[in-house]
Amino acid sequence: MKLPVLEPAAFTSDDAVKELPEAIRAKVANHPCFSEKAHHYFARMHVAVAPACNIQCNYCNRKYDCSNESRPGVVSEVLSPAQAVQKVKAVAAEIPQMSVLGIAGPGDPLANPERTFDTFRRLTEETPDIKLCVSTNGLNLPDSVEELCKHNIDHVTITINCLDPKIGARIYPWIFWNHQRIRGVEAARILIEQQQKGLEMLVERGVLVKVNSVLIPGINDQHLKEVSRVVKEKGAFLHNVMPIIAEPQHGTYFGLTGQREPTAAELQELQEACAGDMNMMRHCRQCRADAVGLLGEDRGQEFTLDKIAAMEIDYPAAMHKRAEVHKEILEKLDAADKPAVSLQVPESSRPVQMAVATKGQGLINQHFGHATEFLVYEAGPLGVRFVGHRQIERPYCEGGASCGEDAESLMINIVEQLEGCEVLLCSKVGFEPWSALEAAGIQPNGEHALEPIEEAVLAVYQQMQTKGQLNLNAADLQSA
Ligand code: CLF
Ligand code: SF4
Repeated sequence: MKLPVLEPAAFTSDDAVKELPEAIRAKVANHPCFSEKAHHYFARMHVAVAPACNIQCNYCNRKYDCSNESRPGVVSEVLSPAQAVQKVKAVAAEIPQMSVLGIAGPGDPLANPERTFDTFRRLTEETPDIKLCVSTNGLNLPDSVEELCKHNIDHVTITINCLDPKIGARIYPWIFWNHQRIRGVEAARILIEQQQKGLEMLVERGVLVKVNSVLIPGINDQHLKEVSRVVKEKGAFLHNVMPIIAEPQHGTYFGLTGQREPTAAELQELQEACAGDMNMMRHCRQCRADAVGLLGEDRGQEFTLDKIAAMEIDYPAAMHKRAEVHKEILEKLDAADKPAVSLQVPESSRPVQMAVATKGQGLINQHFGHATEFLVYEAGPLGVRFVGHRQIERPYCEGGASCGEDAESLMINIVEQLEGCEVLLCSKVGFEPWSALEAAGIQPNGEHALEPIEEAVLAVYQQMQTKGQLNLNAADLQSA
């Protein structure tokens, strides 16, 4: 049979970005959250300057950071705007690939307008090469749009969990509005109205809006498709569906009342269902309100206030270095847009999901035992695309854990997290985990160390075609 030659790049996660007008492409090209490709190279940082919040979400315990962008159970040290600027300068000098500064908590940035805008004002003056970004629950958004635009904030995230106040009343017990606490359906109605109005106002002014939605099984799972459709219609740029984290030890209402978390498969299924209507973000790591580094990595401990005080920072020199590093990365990203591998598989070939261990740079460059998470890619007859990431409990090799019972329980967790993946690509993997992965139906592969991820995934997919493995389903394969 003559096989069609397909261009793999025609099916990558950033397809929608490639179609954008040049001005918008330029806005997202170095934003690690707004572009999946950029997140392999560019870093972000958050400064925790906004402690107060004006609503209550049932998945949040206010002892901890805002769960609308962060993982619950995390406490960030609150900084003054002046301290925040010092920290931003230090990080910008030490991590030149840091391109974006976001304010995402630990409460709601727009419920702390003085602290938030004072920080933005100082940063606009002192670190003009850094993009500014903000994430909000949306209650105060319409009143803040003018001020956000004054600070040239091009990227705003609104957490929108529903459009129906009856669903909202199950997520938000109260809001604080016009100096009063309002409860129930009326509270949710006001919040939803403000979020939608804020979204429309931002889109009208050309600001790129990302909508975050927390997926809460049994409450808004079905409804989120409608949310996706409506926010897209109104001009949102990206939709990020995040799984609720409802562990009892975090003391949230949902955690204590036994609300179930979605499985990785449920999350992926909903993202697929929403993707027909809009561009989905699948690489969010639910960062801390003081996160520093590439998404998925946290270098915050390198930049505590005492460490920063001991640093000598020459910002103009740092800016020069940063400009060079950014230029280099953008050139690399541009080159990566061009397909490097031609795929020859029948159109009827089944898709295959592969897990990848990476430390960034878009390469397979991490040892299996050092990975704290795995990225998941899907190869199919149309090419390759990123479909998500899977967090694991602990790296397999951490602290000599890779022996005895501990290794066994870590491997059980890894295999559970990699459900649905048939191949694992990493730079190296030891003999024992190799056997355990193979026994679980996941083929480890260390042959593509230091190769670009998408090219390696396609090469393995092509090999599977050659071996006749793409005509079989996964269960047939295991018994073959
Ligand atoms: Fe921060 Fe959010 Fe800006 Fe990114 S995070 S304020 S848009 S710079 Fe990114 Fe982190 Fe997910 Fe947020 S991975 S939690 S989406
Ligand atoms: Fe918590 Fe954020 Fe909700 Fe406020 S908006 S209650 S900080 S999750």
